[in-house]
Amino acid sequence: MTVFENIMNRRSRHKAGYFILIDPDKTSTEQLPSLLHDTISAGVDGFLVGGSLLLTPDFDSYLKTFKEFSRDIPVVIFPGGVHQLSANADAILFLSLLSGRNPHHIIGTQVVAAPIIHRLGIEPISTAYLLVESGKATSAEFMSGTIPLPRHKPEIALAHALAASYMGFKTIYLEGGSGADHSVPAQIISTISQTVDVPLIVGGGIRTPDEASEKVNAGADFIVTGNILEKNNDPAFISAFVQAIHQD
Ligand code: 1GP
Repeated sequence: MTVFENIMNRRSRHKAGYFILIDPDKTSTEQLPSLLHDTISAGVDGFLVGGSLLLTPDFDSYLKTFKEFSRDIPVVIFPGGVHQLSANADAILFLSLLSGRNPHHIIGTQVVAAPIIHRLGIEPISTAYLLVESGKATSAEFMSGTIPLPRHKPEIALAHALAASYMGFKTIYLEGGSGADHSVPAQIISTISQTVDVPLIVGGGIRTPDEASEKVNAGADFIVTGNILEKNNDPAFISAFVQAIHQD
């Protein structure tokens, strides 16, 4: 079974799946054992590892430690750039920034990364990455130099999602941006999920289990949270997120 099949299989057991994003610059290797223990016990479905910048010097050894504590839960690189590649992960979100009009982030970095990914033998999961306007400028917007999709124009978001589906992407990631003031509107999620049959990952600025549950009810297949667990990693809080997303 591929990692993608494994992830979809885990998702099929619940109303939606839950990914936790861990940024190596914000969570040290010393913090990993207890954080991974608590999140796995709560029932998380996968880990995304990466960030817009990477100041932590050794991504490879970070992931090696990560894999020692992640048990059978998939560990997927969520790359901020080609400097975030490692054979120690199970897979990588092979992102193309389709919401932008900067060819460097649609196909340029992908061409640089592809032979390295091939050599390392990491499974690529092709992902249409769509930034959605979310208040003040996010790191993803600034670093990519692109304009996000307008949050009150679901038809524009839908056109991008349809294009992603016709182009054969395996997933679509609707991204408000890490620490976004406003998460991706339910209206955008429901408009896309009613028409496009590609698994929808939704993240950025989701701070409460209720907010996560609203996105799931709108049609999200996977919810991602990052920042919030860096601020509050109480096991009861993590469990509340899992329940709000799984809705078993
Ligand atoms: C960012 O979607 C992720 O790429 C998660 O965002 O850190 O705001 O949860 P948060």
